[in-house]
Parts: sequence; C-alpha cells; structure tokens
Amino acid sequence: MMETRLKIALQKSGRLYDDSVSILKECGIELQNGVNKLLNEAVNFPLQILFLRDDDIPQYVQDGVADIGIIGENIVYETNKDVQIIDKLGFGKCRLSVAVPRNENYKSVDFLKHKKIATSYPFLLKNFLNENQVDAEIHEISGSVEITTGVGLADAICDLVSSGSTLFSNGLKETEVILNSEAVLISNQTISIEKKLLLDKLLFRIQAVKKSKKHKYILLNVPDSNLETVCNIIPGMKSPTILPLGVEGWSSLHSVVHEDDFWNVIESLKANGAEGILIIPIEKMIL
Ligand code: PRT
Ligand code: ZN
Repeated sequence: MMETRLKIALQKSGRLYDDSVSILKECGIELQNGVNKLLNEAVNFPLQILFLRDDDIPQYVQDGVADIGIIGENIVYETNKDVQIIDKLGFGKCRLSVAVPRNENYKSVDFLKHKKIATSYPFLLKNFLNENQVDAEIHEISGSVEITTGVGLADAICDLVSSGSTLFSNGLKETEVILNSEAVLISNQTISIEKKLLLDKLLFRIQAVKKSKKHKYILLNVPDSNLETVCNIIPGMKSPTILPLGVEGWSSLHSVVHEDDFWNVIESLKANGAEGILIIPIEKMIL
C-alpha cells in the first residue's frame, strides 16, 4: 500500500514564499533540493508541496488537489471557496483598505457614493459597499491599483496596505479598513482520517513554533531579599526556576516572558535590583 501523504499548496514566489517555506523548516520538515520547482517532496515527513500562484490555492484546496494550503486571508475571503481556515500563522500581515487622494475632504463612506473605485478585490469591496449602503462603481483591475486615481481612472482605490508607503508616495490617504489579514493555514473540508492524523501532527509542530516566537527565555541574578517581588513580576509558565548563586545572598532565576509584557517586565526587574539579565530566543515551546 502507498504511504499516505499530505499535500500542501504554497505560493511559488512572492511575499508569502519565504515565510511559508521557513515555517515548514522550523517544523523540522526538510524539502528536497530544487529538482522540480512546482512539485516538491519532504524528505522526512509524508508531505508533498505544490507551488502555485496564491490566487489559485483556494480552488486547489477546495477541489482536494491539495489537502491544505498557506495563503493570505484576503485571498481566502475574496475567492470565497469552500475551504476551512485552521490556523493563523502570524506573517504576511496587511489590511485591505479604501484610500482616496490626500487633498479630498473625506468624512465618511458616503464620500464613495457614485464614485469609481479601482480594486483587485471586487467581491470584498462589493460586500463592504453593500453593508454601508453605498452605491458605487467598481473598476476591477489586476495590478498597480495605486496609480489609477493619479491618471484619472478612478476616484478612490481599495487595495492591500502594510507600511502605507505606497499610498503615501501616490498621494493617497487610507480612509477605511475593510479587512485585517495575515497568512493562514487552510484545509479541504473533507480530508481522510489518515491525512487528518498527519495534519494534526503538522499543526502541533506549527503551534510549538508559533508559541516559541512569542516568548523569550530570561535569566537574571537577584538579591535574595527581592526574590519574592521579582518572582511576582515574572509570570512564567508555572513558577520560575530559582538556583542559589556562588555569592552569598544572591540567586539566579530562570523563566519565560511573553513578548507583549517584555519591556515592562525588564524595566520592573531592573527597578527591583535584578542584574545580569540575559534574554534568549526559544526555538520550540511545547506546553
Ligand atoms: O504571483 P502571485 O499571484 O502568487 O502573487 P501576488 O503578486 O498576487 O501576491 P504577493 O506576493 O504580492 O502577495 C501575497 C500576499 O501577501 C497577499 O495576498 C497578502 O496576503 C500578503 N501581503 C502582505 C501583501 C502585502 N502585505 C502588501 N503590502 N500583499 C501585497 N502588498 C502590496 C499592496 O498590494 C501594495 O501594492 O504592497 C503594496 C503596499 O505595501 P506598503 O508597505 O507600501 O503599504
Ligand atoms: Zn496573486
């Protein structure tokens, strides 16, 4: 009997390519060296990788040509295929926004009434306009949306934004956020039990990698008199590890901090007499 393999669709080149391949790598999954750029096989996990245009991935996953895929939420919702979002992956963050020329006096969505809006996201834009009861003309184009107002093709645009510098250099300002997006793992609605087991295994690894990126390992020295206060500052996983130092009256403390509290924690640690603070990245985290 053929060994069951899970098939994953990844963007073949573009903004999601590097992070998609690295997340597999961080999950300990190694690809074969460049034999075929469109189809690859993991050497140490029953996984086949199909490299596709991002826009095509939802269709492939819906039809079961691929079992799972990595793609921006913007594409998942725009293509509106029957696929399931299993996990957010924390990269490829952007938003789908409406923008208008900077000198326009934009007060509300009513500004868009009977205007011409250029976009590559007609479905999401249409939904947004309907929800806001705005009747406008959608001009669908496949690229360079940001230049359309400057050349008189449109009055407004609806496009992806991350840093905002493309809008800025085209004399536009962001006025509405329609969707916040990041890369997600999607799956076919009906995968077999064998494949589901492989998917769970992959998901377990992805979650360990994601968690580790959000946390740092911290080591510090603290006078015993402040030990209790310092322990309360660091929430840790369960409780911090405390080891006596060679120097009388001092201890070494080891724990884990979440990136969200990171700088606050460091500041209060210093204020409470902590010294020799070391922060170390965590490679994997399994709780
Ligand atoms: O060839 P293929 O069809 O696979 O690729 P593509 O050209 O359609 O997509 P690609 O590689 O550009 O983007 C893939 C995915 O990355 C998108 O679907 C989003 O989920 C995500 N992503 C994240 C972005 C951006 N950030 C982004 N900034 N996709 C596009 N942009 C573009 C945006 O369209 C605009 O032109 O970058 C410009 C704005 O960037 P800032 O930083 O100037 O605001
Ligand atoms: Zn695309």
